[in-house]
Amino acid sequence: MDKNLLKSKIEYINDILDKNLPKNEESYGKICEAMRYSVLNGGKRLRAIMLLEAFRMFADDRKMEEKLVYPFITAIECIHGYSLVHDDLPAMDNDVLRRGKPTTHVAYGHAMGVLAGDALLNYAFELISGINLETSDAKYAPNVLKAINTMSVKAGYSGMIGGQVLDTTEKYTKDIKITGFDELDTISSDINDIEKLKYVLRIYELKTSQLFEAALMSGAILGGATETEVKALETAGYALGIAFQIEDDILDLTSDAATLGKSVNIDEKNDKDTVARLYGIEKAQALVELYTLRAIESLKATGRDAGFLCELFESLVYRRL
Ligand code: GRG
Repeated sequence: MDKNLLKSKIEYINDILDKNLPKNEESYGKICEAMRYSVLNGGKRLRAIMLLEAFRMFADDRKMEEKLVYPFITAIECIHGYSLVHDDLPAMDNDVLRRGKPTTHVAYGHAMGVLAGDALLNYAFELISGINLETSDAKYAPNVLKAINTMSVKAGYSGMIGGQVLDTTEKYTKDIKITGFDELDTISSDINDIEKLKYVLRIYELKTSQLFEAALMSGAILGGATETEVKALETAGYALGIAFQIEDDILDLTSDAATLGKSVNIDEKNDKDTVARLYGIEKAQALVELYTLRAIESLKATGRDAGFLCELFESLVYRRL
């Protein structure tokens, strides 16, 4: 992976975010400051990069990039930012450190933690539903609407929030039968209690993959991809999200707060079933590789130039943060 190229893309995204987030306005107290703090405080910008690169995979030219893609880039990082702010609240993970800095509720108080998350979610949809197209560009309107719908479904009750609900309020029982995950059949002899693994992966699919899917799919939709191509990107986001979340579990067990910029051993503290805790680091790492490969295969299946995304996905297999 070309580290300088990645760095320049992150800077490009950060510049868009800085320009498009609301500026501090005294009349609304500190809400804009807290929103900016929550989003501009670092982060790998993976979802924004995926969205941009997916657009570039399919768009004939970059003429519409600023008008169509910048609001979506800001929106996906606002949605991701809100989910982290709420996930850190005392009612959820009760965390004090995020991206190496105090979490939003620690810096601004609990009420502002809730409000900043709410405001970021609303602002995301304010931006993308407010895209103003000239009459000559009206042909892009159906795709904008489709991308907004994709974002709202994937972030909603049957997507990211649904995953968080299962993760924080439900427990696995033997009666639960999860369909799908056929790809696991190739390794099932190696894993004890495959049903439980499927249940945990279902949570990962919802809480992590769905926002990756939203990023890749909406970028592709805005770039004019066909339904089959959008589906291939959905599969890529699904597989990458699972790989990414399993690696997240591994890092929770093996890394330290200074490297990660967030607290470690949180899963143990919350007695959470994670793939790494249930099956050990070696098997978890094998699953990360399996799902990353699947994600890359899905990108390649489009026949488009997905070189940068493939390298990015590969670089996440043994990521350090
Ligand atoms: C609605 C009250 C309320 C809460 C919702 C939806 C939700 C809370 C939380 C989402 C679940 C969640 C936090 C999933 C984890 C996803 C994940 C691995 C986040 C870390 O992503 P990175 O590593 O973060 O890309 P950076 O900091 O690099 O942006």
